[in-house]
Amino acid sequence: MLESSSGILWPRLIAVFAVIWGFSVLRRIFRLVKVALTASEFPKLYTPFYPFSFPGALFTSSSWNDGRDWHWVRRFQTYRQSETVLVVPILAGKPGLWSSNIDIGRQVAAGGQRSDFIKPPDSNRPLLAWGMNVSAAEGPMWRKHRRIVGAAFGPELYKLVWNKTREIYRDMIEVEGWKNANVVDIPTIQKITAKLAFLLISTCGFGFPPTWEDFPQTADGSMPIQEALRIVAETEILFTFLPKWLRFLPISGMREGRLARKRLRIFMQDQVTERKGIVAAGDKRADVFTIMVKSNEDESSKYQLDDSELIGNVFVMLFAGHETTASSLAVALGYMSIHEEIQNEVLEQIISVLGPTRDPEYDDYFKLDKVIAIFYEAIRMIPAGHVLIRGAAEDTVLTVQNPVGEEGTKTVPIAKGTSVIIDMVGVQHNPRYFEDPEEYKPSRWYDLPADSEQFTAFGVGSRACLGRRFATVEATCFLTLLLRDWKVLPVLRPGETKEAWRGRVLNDVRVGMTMKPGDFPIKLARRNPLSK
Ligand code: HEM
Ligand SMILES: *[C@@H]1O[C@H](CO)[C@@H](O)[C@H](O)[C@H]1NC(C)=O
Ligand SMILES: CC(=O)N[C@H]1CO[C@H](CO)[C@@H](O)[C@@H]1O
Repeated sequence: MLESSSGILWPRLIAVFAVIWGFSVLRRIFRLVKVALTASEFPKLYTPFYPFSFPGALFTSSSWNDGRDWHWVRRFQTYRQSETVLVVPILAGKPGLWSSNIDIGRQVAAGGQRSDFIKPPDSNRPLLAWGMNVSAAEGPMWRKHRRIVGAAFGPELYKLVWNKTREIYRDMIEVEGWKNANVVDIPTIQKITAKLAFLLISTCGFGFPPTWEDFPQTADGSMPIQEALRIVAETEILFTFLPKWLRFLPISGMREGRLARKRLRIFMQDQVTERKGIVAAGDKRADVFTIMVKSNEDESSKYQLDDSELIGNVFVMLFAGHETTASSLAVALGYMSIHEEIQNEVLEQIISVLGPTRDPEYDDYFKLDKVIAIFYEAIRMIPAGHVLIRGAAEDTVLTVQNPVGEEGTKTVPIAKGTSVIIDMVGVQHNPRYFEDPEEYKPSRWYDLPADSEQFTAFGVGSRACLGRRFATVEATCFLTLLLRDWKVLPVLRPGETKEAWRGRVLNDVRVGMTMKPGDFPIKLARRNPLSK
């Protein structure tokens, strides 16, 4: 009995699955043929899996597939014929338009009341997991969030950022034991810059005291919050793009990721409660979180954010501002290490503004444009915010510039639901905007007015990076102090040239939520050696 029934069951089940699968394959082929036959205005690029969806995002690029780092790996090929291309996945994912043209960027990514393009909910999944927030919201919801969050980003905050950076730099020199050293070997510069960026957000964002000393193990043996944040940042892409049930597999990485998320969530909840108490007690603090809670309490209830939204916005700061700033600073130092001539040029400005010993003040920020420029140029080379992801909310059109050398534009219809991706690597390496785009040349940005729209790697229009000034002020103060005291040197392999070092280290990028180079060491040599 049993035998005969299972003998019938299995072939039937298999037949049913085969039919379902067959239909989905047919549907896919039908769609592909339809896309292939549309006389798209843009060249089509075929690839097995869409680079930014499951399972394509799991892979890096190889000869047979464009993975999640494809825009970096193929940065000199993709846009050779056209600044906008249609990426068509054959096996999995939906087609999407990718563009290296910032004019298209302004049409789709700048926000504004009349825009037909939105950030698609899918691209916001990692952020929404922590509560709705300024980065994920759209329309009136976005304006409400940006009001509350934006209220905190003003001159008082930037002065605080500047002062705290200075304080943290001194503390770092002390705690790391560099005070009496003439030469310092830093095995992983990212450890230093990540700690700096984290401390800045934890002190100017949350109002914590900044100390370079490692956080003590918590009394109950739970994970230190810094550790939780690091793990969440590192596993975010897995948790976002993998099917949910995989999180519960007994793999140590998954378990750690789950624990870190839980730890961070409880931490956030405590923070909201604590801030409300501080505001109610009339304590005036300049950190973003307190000001945000305060301006929220001052709003009429119609415009107020709830607790989960406040948490969402705090998380955005940690998330959008931590890894981006840390890796951009590391890249700047990496480029400094192989460009002694630029270091000297910048040092000259630092000395002419500050002299050899005076403490830098926030007012100096505006005179240190060459220091700002080395940071900007590092972000241009490896844009930490590597894509602006948008989708057409309506049937609409794009005005597309003709290729370089040809005047005029053409109007291209875009169907509702079309995904448009502004490829920041493409934009920042586009020869339309940059001479010798692959060359690190900070002089492109000398004399650039602060917050100029000409620098596009923080995004465009009203939806551009809220933390741009925060990051730039922090970087300028830190680099000014560091470059005045120390000469930055690369750690070369035997016989390796600086150009080869750049290829091996700085051109080897990792793509997750941010784009960044792999970890690397640098060396510092004191400019005025201590006699011993
Ligand atoms: C070098 C460092 C940074 C880079 C390269 C960077 C890059 C970007 C880019 C490209 C966007 C636009 C995203 C889009 O339009 O889809 C953005 C948005 C944003 N950034 Fe940054 N960012 C940096 C640092 C920071 C810091 C330090 C903070 C906070 C303290 C921050 C907070 C935000 C927020 C809240 C948004 C969303 C704004 C909105 O949608 O209204 N960023 N960032
Ligand atoms: C920053 O430090 C200066 C002294 O160097 C001080 O006068 C100023 O009040 C401080 N500002 C803030 C916002 O901490
Ligand atoms: C408009 C919107 O999506 N608001 C969301 C804010 O965040 C909370 C918590 O994640 C959601 O429940 C809301 O839907």
